[in-house]
Amino acid sequence: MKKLLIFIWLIQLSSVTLTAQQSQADRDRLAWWHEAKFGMFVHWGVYSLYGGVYNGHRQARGDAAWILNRCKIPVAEYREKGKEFNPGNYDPDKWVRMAKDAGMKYLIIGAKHHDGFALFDTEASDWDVVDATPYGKDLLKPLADACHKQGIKLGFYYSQAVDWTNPGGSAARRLMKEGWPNPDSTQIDQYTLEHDGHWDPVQMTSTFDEYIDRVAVPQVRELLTNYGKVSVLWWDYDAQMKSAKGAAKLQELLKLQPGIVSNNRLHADFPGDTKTPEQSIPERDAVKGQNWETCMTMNGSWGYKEFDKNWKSSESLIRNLVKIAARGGNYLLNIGPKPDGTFPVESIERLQEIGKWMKVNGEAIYGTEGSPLSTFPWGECTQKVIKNKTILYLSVFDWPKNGELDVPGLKGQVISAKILGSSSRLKTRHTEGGIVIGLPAMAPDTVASVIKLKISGRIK
Ligand code: JFZ
Repeated sequence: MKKLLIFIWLIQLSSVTLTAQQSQADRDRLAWWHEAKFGMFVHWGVYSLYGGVYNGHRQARGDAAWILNRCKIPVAEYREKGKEFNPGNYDPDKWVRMAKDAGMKYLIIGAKHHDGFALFDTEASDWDVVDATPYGKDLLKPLADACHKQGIKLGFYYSQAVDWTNPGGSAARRLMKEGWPNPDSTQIDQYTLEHDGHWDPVQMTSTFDEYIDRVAVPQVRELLTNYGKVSVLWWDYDAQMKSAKGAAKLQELLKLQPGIVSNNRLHADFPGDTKTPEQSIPERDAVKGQNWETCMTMNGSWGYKEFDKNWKSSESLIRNLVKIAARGGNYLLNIGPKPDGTFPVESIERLQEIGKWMKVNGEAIYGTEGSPLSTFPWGECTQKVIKNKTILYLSVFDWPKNGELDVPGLKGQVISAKILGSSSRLKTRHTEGGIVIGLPAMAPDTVASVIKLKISGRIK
């Protein structure tokens, strides 16, 4: 009996040790990702040619990358559209340069989105940029080279479950009214209801498992083999991943890139490393201690949508980045390039504005942890713990009119206080409930001025 108890104790000990080692290995593997905090997402492909317009009709709802599904375009017609895809102004070095100058540390491009079009040379399908377009060249190769050359981590988004052109892929049913006022809407909606969301018989000439084995698995193998170091695999639409076996085959392929970081959108059985809130910033307590990354559009669409002028201000994008860092997350900000390969001017302007702010205040973002203190009426806080000191970065959105910044709840001895981008030291004093920092009358940066506050010890 005693031997059995010792044996059980040893088993438990080894599993605890194993978990500790595993979690340390995971922490080491994600270290760069936590340091990086800020990345570029790119949604580009044949859908960009439509720009959200089909037969003169503006897509009634949603992301322009969904035009094939929402407008129920016959697959053969959409494939035909591929013959117009010829991005003569595609300049991957410039793309990566713009990401880098904006302060982004990684770039994740949609290698294959739901429309099934591969932006790379693939043996597994003839619906790719090499076989189906006049451009005829792999788009990801030069982009991978540019990322590696400029020290930007490369990632691939891959729609493993939803595929509207390679037979057998999932559809994700949407109603005709979300596309355009098609006179046959009723029949079409009835058809999609009876065919698991599909609207074209050619989509159902293979099973889902055949699609996984013939297209998804070989393509993910190509992406993780032919483009050098790949640092992120961004799966999508786990809700449509109908086969756990298929998911296991895809998960297995990640071993081709040992250090790779993957997200939580492969399949319920495979949680991956990172959570992926979309178009929203979660509350602090909802994501405490988790690896998470908010992905967000600059306007209302992932894919290029010519008439969507609902652009977020660079101020709100910068403040989003700060809010996300203050909650311990990453920010994946999207670009929907135009069909010729250039970025919309509104996106370029915002990248430049963010870059200006990051040049002065980047240390308040990179490698920081979420705030150890509660929220503040005037802005957000990030921290860096270095040996027995804590650096707090107080990002002030609303500059106090009385020239005094109140930091309730903060104890500990202040070592120094200054505004990033200026050398002058700030005066501080302790109060009953915390610390007050004396500030100049005018905010150096009305978007967010950052005070670097060095405190001895840890902030509980
Ligand atoms: C997906 C894509 O559909 C979209 O085009 C874009 O690529 C975005 C980043 O990700 O959006 C989703 C995916 C899944 C759900 C909702 C939106 N879902 O499961 O509800």
